[in-house]
Amino acid sequence: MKRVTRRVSSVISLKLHSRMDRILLAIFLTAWTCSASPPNFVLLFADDLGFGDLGSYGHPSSLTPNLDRLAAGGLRFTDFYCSSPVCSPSRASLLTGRYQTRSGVYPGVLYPSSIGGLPLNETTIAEVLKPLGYATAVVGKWHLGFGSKGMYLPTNQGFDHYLGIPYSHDMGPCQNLTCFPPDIKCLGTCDVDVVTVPLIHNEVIIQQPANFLDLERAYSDFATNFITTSATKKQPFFLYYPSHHTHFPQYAGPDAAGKSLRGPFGDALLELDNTIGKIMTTLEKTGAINNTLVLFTSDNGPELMRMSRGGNAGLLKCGKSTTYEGGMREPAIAFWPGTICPGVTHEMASTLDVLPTITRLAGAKLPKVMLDGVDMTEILVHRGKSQRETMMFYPANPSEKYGLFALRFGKYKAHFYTRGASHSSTTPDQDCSVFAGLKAHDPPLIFDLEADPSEHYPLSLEGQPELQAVLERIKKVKEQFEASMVFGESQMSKGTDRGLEPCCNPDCSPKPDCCHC
Ligand code: CSN
Ligand code: MG
Repeated sequence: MKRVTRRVSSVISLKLHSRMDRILLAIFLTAWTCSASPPNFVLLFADDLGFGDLGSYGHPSSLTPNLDRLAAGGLRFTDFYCSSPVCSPSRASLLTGRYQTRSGVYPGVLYPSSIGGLPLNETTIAEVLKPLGYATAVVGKWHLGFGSKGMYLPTNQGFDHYLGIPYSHDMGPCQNLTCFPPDIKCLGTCDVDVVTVPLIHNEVIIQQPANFLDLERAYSDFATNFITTSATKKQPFFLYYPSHHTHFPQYAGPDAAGKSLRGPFGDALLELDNTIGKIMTTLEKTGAINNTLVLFTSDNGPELMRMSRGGNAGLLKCGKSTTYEGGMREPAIAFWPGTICPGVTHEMASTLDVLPTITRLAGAKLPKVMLDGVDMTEILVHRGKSQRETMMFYPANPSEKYGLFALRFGKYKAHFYTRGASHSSTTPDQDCSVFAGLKAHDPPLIFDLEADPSEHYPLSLEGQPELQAVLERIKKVKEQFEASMVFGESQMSKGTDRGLEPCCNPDCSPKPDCCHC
């Protein structure tokens, strides 16, 4: 069907000269293909992977043959942002198209004993797609809450199936976590005096502690099964694969450990890449590949405090937990053979835009709430302009008192506040360090991100009336945006309850040690 479409399109395009004709044809083809069978979506989400960590983004020793293939055959973004420099808020925005401040998934991140989670009345991408008959699954790191009786698990947020660890894998004692071969220790410190990390299938703990060396095999089997089953039933599907890789402590099973040029970080990345390869092979084998949008990006910048065991922000400043570019600008690749042409785009886009884009492509209905994302179909399908003019930067712990730390408007970024972070310490740049305390800037520090993506050289406003005008505009945009921002009730402020930590043996004692199955 798609092949026919393409042949028709190439014949017709010979006679099409005006832009209008091409637009009309595009609309016609989109309507035709969509009405025949709505597209599938595969959303690949790395953890703490930096702007400079992929070979296709300049890293010299990362081995990622499958991501390289996606980059070569897809659209690679240079100006793609996640919405928060830490994990849970970033994931909340990805799945809802709304800043974390609206949904309440702030400050910081959720823990195994957290009482809160992504509020159930938020609409996730999975919930947008369910009414159209999509099959939905998530495999990997959820990190949007567990809560009382697992009330915040993905199966209560629009996902039919879940296999994974519901939070970061360092949120439990992982002293036994080893690489392959087993004599290589993979880690430094993890949280002690917490339950060991559970592997959850839907709402049931099927393994505790999770076996990390076999985890990726379990994940790829699950993903392969889900795609194959859905394709066989001719049911459109949405697969969300938030990987634990490349978050600290890095681990890798026998297929990847010791196989990269980059040590434990490179091995973890290679293991993620292997799974992506298996997913791509399954899409090809089932014939779903030409009707599937595959999107890859990461939740936040690299954890530079881990030094060579952390990720790399490339030429960007600082990393995780900061509102410099390294904390939130991410690699992003969109792949859809026959629909997305290979290339590079410098248009601004964000994880916030994923929900509106998927909604549009599926022909679904947008949630009736204030959204912060915009549809990026034009960028993907026609290499068009972004509808996004701005990107807002909230810190890891946003507050109404401070509001936005920074705002990007076109090529300019203004920092109203800056602060280093422990997650970004150990780099030679002192601005990233935990010792670089909160600093207010009035006038704000302004950078031209096109001329100076590394945020090295703040622009001088003196004798620069045009720049002064830009700053006035930025201040106005900030004011308007902040007037529209209603902070949702903070889920993290609901606190913790040790009794909520997932335990496969709920009535056992003494906890947490007895939670072993
Ligand atoms: S995160 O990493 O979950 O990927 O953001 O594992 O912000 O305090 C972040 N934090 C533990 C973590 C703690 C994490 C924090
Ligand atoms: Mg993260």
